[in-house]
Amino acid sequence: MKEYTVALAGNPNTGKSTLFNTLTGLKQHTGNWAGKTVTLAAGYYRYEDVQFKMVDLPGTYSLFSNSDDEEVARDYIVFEKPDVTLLVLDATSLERSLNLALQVLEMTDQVLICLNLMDEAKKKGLKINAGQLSKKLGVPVIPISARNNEGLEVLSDTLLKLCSGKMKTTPYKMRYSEELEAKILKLETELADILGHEFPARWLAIRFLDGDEKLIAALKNKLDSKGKGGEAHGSTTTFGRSSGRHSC
Ligand SMILES: Nc1nc2c(ncn2[C@@H]2O[C@H](COP(=O)(O)OP(=O)(O)OP(=O)(O)O)[C@@H](O)[C@H]2O)c(=O)[nH]1
Ligand SMILES: [Mg+2]
Repeated sequence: MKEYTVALAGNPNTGKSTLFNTLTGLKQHTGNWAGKTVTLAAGYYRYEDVQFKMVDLPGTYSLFSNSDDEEVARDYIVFEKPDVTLLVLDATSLERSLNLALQVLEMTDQVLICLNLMDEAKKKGLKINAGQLSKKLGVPVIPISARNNEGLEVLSDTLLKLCSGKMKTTPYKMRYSEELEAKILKLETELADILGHEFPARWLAIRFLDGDEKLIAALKNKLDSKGKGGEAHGSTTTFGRSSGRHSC
């Protein structure tokens, strides 16, 4: 059976583990306080004729090198290259989530955004135009309520289309000042010459220009371990299989 890997990323407390649990039938720790998921957990569920491997990343506000959590989440997205990064945003506080969303869109094209806690958003009288947001960001945006099992069929369907290449994205990329863009382009070209297209050269160039030493070390570590034929990363701790809870 064809298997696709999907990484769940997002701010703390946006319902990533709740979504993970609902889809896989596992029981990752959830609760109403930040920072519960500290290690990577993987679980599986089937949809149509494929199996999704879901990886529950720690919640972070950014993906620089400010903490172990940020490094774990960032390294997974960039170096492990899941088929899709599923960004779980809190529909009740979108402005806070969009910063992270823009960072992820710089790292990979394979992004699906879900707006979770739509039940709460509705209660608060918030109206979000998911179609318009999707147009602006260049990736699909699906409203869901993970706790109430709402929107998950559309979510799975869109995941499948993205993973199988039936749906293409055109992620919004931040543009910087002309001077900075010239430097990014120069470094990006040099990096692409050295590394090929395996890693996101533009994003690496931006991070390098920002002086992200820890990222440079992580990349070196990844390249060294590849040279030795080993896997650089993979602190996956929890595994389980399920045919999925929602009606697919
Ligand atoms: N009302 C509502 N609450 C939800 C929904 N999804 C999750 N929650 C609640 O939001 C809180 C946080 O959920 P978690 O799944 O632990 O969040 P998380 O993103 O994994 O958090 P971290 O691991 O800290 O990053 C819990 O109290 C959940 O029950 C939803 O769709 N609606
Ligand atoms: Mg969690």
